[in-house]
Amino acid sequence: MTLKFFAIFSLALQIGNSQASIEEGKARWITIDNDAADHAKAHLGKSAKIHKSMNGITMMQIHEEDIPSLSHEMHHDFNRCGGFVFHDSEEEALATISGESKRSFAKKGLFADYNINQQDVVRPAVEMVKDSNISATIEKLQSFHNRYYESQHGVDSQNFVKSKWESLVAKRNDASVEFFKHSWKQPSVILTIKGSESPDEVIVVGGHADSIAGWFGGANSRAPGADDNASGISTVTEVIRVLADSNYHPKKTLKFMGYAAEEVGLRGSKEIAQKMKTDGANVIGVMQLDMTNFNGSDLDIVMMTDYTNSTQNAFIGNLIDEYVTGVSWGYDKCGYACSDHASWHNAGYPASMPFEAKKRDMNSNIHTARDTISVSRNNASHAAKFAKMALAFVIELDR
Ligand code: IPO
Ligand code: ZN
Repeated sequence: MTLKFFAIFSLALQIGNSQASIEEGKARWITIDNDAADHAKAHLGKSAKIHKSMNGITMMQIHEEDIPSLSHEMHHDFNRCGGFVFHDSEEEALATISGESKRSFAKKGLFADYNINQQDVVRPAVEMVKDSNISATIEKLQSFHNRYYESQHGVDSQNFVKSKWESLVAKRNDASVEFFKHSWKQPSVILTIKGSESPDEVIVVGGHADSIAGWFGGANSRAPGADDNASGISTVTEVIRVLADSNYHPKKTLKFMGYAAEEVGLRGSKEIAQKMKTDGANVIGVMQLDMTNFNGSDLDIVMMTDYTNSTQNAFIGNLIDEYVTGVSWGYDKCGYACSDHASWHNAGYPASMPFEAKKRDMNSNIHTARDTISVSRNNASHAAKFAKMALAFVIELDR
């Protein structure tokens, strides 16, 4: 936004100070989102010419004396500051719509545009998060005897996750839910909402859906796994619910994942991340939610620094500051490849792992029959902070 504002501002200076630019001809290039382009054309009439649209952006020529009026119109009707970008040349406008400038993020070593400017969309979405939805899903998931990767219980629980996610997006034709099958019993579950403008760019939010008792597990042991990791799956479920209920239609492709077999060596996520890498998928951001509902530290959300992307971690911290009021965050280390973010990181994708507490303050009941939501006083107020953060992550990366 700041950049766009300066584009307009410096243009105003140019108009004020330079006769030359006017003598060279009054037509000027701008780029503008497709949804606003028609509106701008209607507002300006014959003095605007739509040239070409690519990747959801339109390049058009307008008369420079119309710029203040267009600027006012965009602010008024689209709540955008500026809302369009002024270009010095046709070539520069073309580079913008063709994605050439997007590739400049890559040149800077970045996977995505980490500017924060979607307040109008993120704020109302964050308001919709209800912790009672999250706690209800945790209760359902902990009621399976276990969610072990090689037991029928672990298959039954994934059938539940798949049906639940299907019901949330039942009214949409841009969404589908599928099993990702593995060589063991339990499948992973993947919900895809296809992007309308840049479907090749993919944003992933996931967590592991399996549970285990002790470090050696067993298909018959009780493993409620409420915090580890019914909390993460239930947080993802609430993010999907809010996006669906707010009728959010992404420009990029969103994928929500419930991984199988994390507890036995990150096996489900490893197969998925490797397959996407082999397929050449352009995954621009991954968030892992593993243990979100035990409020054990002075910090609310702790970004793990190992096997993660530090720029994306800082971006998520900024999102918390901007959108998750009163929530504190900081950094710590797992010290090993502690969850599925490591599968994505190892495949070369930018991953983050915002965690429920500092490592030394984490829930000590995990991998036992005591890992139930009663440890968190039967509520999901801590996990709700993570749902808000994840919504901000999805929407800001998408736009
Ligand atoms: C885990 C362990 C330590 C930390 I710090 C963060 C995450 C992983 C735990 N959720 C798990 O899945 N153990 O198998
Ligand atoms: Zn876990």
